[in-house]
Amino acid sequence: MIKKVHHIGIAVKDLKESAGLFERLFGVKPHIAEAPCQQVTEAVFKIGDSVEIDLLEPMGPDSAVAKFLEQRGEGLHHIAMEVDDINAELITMEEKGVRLIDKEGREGVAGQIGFLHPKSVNGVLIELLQPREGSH
Ligand code: CMX
Repeated sequence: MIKKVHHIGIAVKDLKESAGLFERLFGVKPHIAEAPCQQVTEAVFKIGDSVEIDLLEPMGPDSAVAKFLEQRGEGLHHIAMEVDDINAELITMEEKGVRLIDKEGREGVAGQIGFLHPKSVNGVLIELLQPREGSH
């Protein structure tokens, strides 16, 4: 079951500069985190009670976000949906005709993650996330 939108990922070139802008505009202090498994450094802004905005700066030139910035420039990178059972949800999505990037959940910073290909979802990369116990 899809429970909620968990976060929105935005690719940025300069995390410090963009985090400063978002803090100034929206009045929320970010939490900075490294996600080596995804090759990004993140500035996480908790907006309201539930949804986060994650600014993503690539750690190196070979990462998915670096390639995205090169091809498409800064902007919306992905939308993450929280699910209660990542592997069941990936199977359901495949049955609905979606092209999967991940056939099964893999370890991410906040829990098990799996991606749906943007070419199957109107040009938007979708992340499914089953948060780790104790995470939200
Ligand atoms: N949103 C929308 N479209 C995207 C995209 C994105 N984030 N990333 C790539 N694309 C588009 C490209 O522009 C390209 O489009 P055109 O063919 O029209 O030019 C097409 O997808 C390329 O697809 P591809 O050749 O199959 O794949 P790529 O090698 O470019 O890789 C993708 C794209 C989405 C499969 C890869 O980036 C991926 O596996 N992403 C999942 C993991 C990830 O993005 N991690 C980053 C951080 C996540 C986090 O912090 O949670």
